[in-house]
Amino acid sequence: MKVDVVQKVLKANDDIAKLVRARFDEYGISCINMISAPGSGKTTLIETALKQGLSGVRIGVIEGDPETTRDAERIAKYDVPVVQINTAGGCHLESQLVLQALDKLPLDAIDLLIIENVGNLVCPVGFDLGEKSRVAVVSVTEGQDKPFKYPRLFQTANIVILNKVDLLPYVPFDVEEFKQGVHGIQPDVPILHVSCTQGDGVEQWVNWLKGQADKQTNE
Ligand SMILES: Nc1nc2c(ncn2[C@@H]2O[C@H](COP(=O)(O)OP(=O)(O)OP(=O)(O)O)[C@@H](O)[C@H]2O)c(=O)[nH]1
Ligand SMILES: [Mg+2]
Repeated sequence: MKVDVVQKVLKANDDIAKLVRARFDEYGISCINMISAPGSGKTTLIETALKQGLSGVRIGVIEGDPETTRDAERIAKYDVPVVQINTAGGCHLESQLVLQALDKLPLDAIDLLIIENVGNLVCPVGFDLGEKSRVAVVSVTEGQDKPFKYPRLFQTANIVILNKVDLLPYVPFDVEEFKQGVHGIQPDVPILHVSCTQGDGVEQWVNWLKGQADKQTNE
């Protein structure tokens, strides 16, 4: 009975995600869904890309957090359209919330919509938000065991970012074991090593983002 209820929730989410995807198609928007544990650096990665500039790609952002508008305020400083969703304690975003947020965004002025999900490695994974691609972020302070313990995120990610590599000299993190864990689940998924503070991998991150927007244009 419990399983049945869960399946109904997911089915309802998937149905609304189809509507969200149709809106994206109508406006030529490419959407990415960023998923990580709290504090891995999702907002900082978005800020870093905005600082760098995406040469002509118009960005919009949806921030998901249980409480506060703190992340949206960080993004608003870059003068891009941003909407904060508060889940009032909920541990993930659902497509219904994204659908509502779309009404508050200038869709005809956005090429690439970045959704920052609520910090959580488990709950967001089962909920399609209408995105084209998923970004899984892990920072080196979290331990190399994450792909082994939370495999579903790594099964569905289009790119994996290993963030805060500037801290590798100070924390025990086995990069090889992490890579084996990720590629054991999805052999071809790219893993980018990034430091938002030192600049490592930032160019590749920005290029990947631009590529997502280009793909939409070419389709
Ligand atoms: N040393 C170092 N710190 C970083 C890096 N990226 C982010 N941080 C720091 O990590 C902390 C958390 O970063 P956020 O970007 O807020 O993380 P988040 O994933 O958005 O967090 P939630 O929205 O709460 O889930 C901040 O203090 C950042 O300055 C990095 O590459 N290196
Ligand atoms: Mg954040």
